[in-house]
Amino acid sequence: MKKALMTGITGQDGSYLAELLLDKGYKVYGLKRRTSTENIENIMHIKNEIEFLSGDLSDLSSLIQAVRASRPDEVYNLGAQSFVADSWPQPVYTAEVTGLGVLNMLEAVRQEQPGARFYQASSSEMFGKVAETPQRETTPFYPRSPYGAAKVFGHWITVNYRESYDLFACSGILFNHESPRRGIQFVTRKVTDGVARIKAGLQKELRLGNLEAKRDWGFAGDYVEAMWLMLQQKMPDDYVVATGKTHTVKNLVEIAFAHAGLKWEDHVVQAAEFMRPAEVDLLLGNPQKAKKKLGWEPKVSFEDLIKMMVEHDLKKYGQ
Ligand code: NAP
Ligand code: G4F
Repeated sequence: MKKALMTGITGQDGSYLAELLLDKGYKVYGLKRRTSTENIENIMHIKNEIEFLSGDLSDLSSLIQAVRASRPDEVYNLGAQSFVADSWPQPVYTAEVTGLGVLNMLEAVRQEQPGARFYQASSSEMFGKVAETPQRETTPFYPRSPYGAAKVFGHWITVNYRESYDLFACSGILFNHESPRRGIQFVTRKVTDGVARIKAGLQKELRLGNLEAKRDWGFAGDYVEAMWLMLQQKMPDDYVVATGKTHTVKNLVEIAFAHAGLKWEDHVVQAAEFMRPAEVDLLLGNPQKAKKKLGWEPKVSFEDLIKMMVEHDLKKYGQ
């Protein structure tokens, strides 16, 4: 039986990847931080099939212990302070967890289990103020947030450990991916949850920031397949994972409100507090390498993704 160790198991991607690995017959170990209140909503349905190990990406000793306890064939480093907007008020913390945390995890693998295959959750935020469109594996990075800068370090240290120590280490440069399990602060879920609350009469307005920003949005369930595929190849490599289509936040708002029979203009208010100090205006990925080498394809369209999320949230509020 193959064994996988995952950080970020309580998050959106961790929950979908754990499902995928369990389906494939893996023994799944999940690194979990101690929290004062339980936060395992995303993995409640599979919690008895996962072996949890206590640890934090900022604590190397906890990662070494987790690798020793699990002796994994594959390590998926999904843990991070992943909310871009919070990386300005918490830049040092973000650098420690999202940046240095990757190095800690690589060191734990190098010291304890150098034969394990390693996946790093890199991000299209690294492209930031984009140097070319669409963005591909060779597009230069120009991060626009402390989060983006931390992810650039995480990407390059992964490449460096592959080249220095011959680790089987891959960096997946994933564009935005969403689902009904997306954290409530991210714009897709904030909108679909807001639509459902408005429909249920719980609120009247939805306060948003920049409606003109463009993102290449896909479905998280599709994207975790690409992570797994990267670790099944003959050689380690880096891949862009994206749909190849981009939409504005305004498009997202239009689709979500219309699906619930609401007029977005009656409810959406632009609010300065949700504008960012530096914005990533446009992300559009070129997934040709992942399609050709991994045989990966996104299955869920943007429209179907937003409808899936609206329907989930409407149900949550009894609509
Ligand atoms: P998420 O839902 O925010 O989950 C983040 C996970 O990281 C949670 O399990 C969280 O645990 C854990 N974590 C936070 N701080 C930690 C720490 N100090 N030590 C150990 N674990 C910690 O994020 P996601 O959307 O699933 O994304 C997964 C990864 O992919 C992240 O690295 C993210 O930056 C990256 N990424 C995401 C996207 C996307 O569009 N979703 C795109 C590109 C890259 P708690 O539950 O305890 O907070
Ligand atoms: O949903 P977002 O917060 O995601 P963002 O910043 O693109 O980051 C996500 O995707 C990255 C991959 O590209 C990941 F690495 C990262 O971990 C995370 O998963 O914001 C998307 C866009 C931004 O341009 C933002 O300015 O939506 C705009 N926006 C407009 N109003 C808003 C809002 N974002 C949020 N969160 N809240 C708003 O009210």
